[in-house]
Amino acid sequence: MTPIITAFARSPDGGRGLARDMRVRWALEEVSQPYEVRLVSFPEMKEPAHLARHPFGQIPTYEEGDLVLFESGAIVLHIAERRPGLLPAEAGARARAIAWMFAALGTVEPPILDRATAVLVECDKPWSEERLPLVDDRIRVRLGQLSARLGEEEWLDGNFSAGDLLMVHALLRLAASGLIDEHPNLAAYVARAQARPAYQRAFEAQRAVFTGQRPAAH
Ligand code: GTB
Repeated sequence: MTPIITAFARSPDGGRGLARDMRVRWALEEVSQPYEVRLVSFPEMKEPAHLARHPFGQIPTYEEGDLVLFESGAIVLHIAERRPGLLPAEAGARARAIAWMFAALGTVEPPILDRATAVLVECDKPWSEERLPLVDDRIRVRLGQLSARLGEEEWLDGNFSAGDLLMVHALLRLAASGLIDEHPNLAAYVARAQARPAYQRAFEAQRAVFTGQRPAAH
């Protein structure tokens, strides 16, 4: 059964792959699972048909027969559990990869999202100029710790996993900030992940929504 995911009909990032459908597309590409996409507008996301799929009226969602999922992390975990390629078979390594998924979403991403709010939503507030450096410093703490753990390894724990996928996608939100470049090993880690054929295919597919061009056949 071909799963159906939802994505922005018009992503505010103009096809730069920052919206969270990119995580789901990337995971599906990593495990070679074909998928279909239902594009939704902002008003459509708040209508009953979509709210039935997603209680908070957001993207992405994932439908596979009777199963309907929301939350990009839960969707990526479901995909990773169903097909080989994103989680190790050995129980301990698998548990550690899942721990990295939680670390990406629960520990590293929150201050990054706080920065996006500070830059996009709060920039006209009188206290914004004072607050941003504080937010950046909180991100720096996490990036320093992540960089120390990664060291010279290619991936966070052995082979590339769903943990790396979610971590890299969270870090990509910092691309314009210059914060990643303070740690050459993290910059190389992100670039290595972006060079993966599955990432490239997912990126092209989400970008095609914006450009109106069909992604190249692979
Ligand atoms: N925790 C949920 C998950 O991981 O799935 C969060 C889902 C979420 O935030 N969805 C966003 C959404 O639907 C799109 S991804 N927003 C519409 C709404 O809430 O009404 C977040 C996002 C949006 C835009 C950019 N961008 O333009 O750069 C990047 C990320």
